[in-house]
Amino acid sequence: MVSEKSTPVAIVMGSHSDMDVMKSCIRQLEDFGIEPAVRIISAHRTPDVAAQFADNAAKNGIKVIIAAAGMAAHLAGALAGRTTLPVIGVPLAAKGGLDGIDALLSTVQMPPGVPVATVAIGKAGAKNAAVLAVQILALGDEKLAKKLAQFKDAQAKKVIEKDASIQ
Ligand code: RP5
Repeated sequence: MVSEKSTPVAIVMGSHSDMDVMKSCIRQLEDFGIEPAVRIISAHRTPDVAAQFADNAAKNGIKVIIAAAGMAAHLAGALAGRTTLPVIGVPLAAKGGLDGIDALLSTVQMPPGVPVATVAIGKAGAKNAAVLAVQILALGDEKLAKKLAQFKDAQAKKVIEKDASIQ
């Protein structure tokens, strides 16, 4: 487990039940050579821990927070309200919820002045949260910017090859 003091990216999720989907986010960051700090913190069930995490994140050296939750997903917003770090919100389709639409609206509809960069629901969003975090970090990191360019080239190549294969 990587400490919050030794990585630029923290992934926070509302429940251990979110882990399955958020593994795609962890793996994508690892592919870029970033080992994220991973925490389970609930805006509703452990609000004090959420506040403490947000208050200390920048001091600990975190540069980007990825916050994932399902149902009435207030985690990303609650963290964003207590930090000036960029917060990326991943809405999840939790069991017993509304297929992620509940989480999407709860995450994306932030009041003016407190943005949460909200990505797609579920696995695609989890992966994109990692890529977006890398894009933010790459602004000040040439090595990472190179890896990002290679990643984009590789995914373009895949599409072009598929296109050629059906001609
Ligand atoms: C949210 O409620 C969590 O992020 C999770 O997606 C959902 C359900 O949590 P559990 O009841 O599975 O712990 O806060």
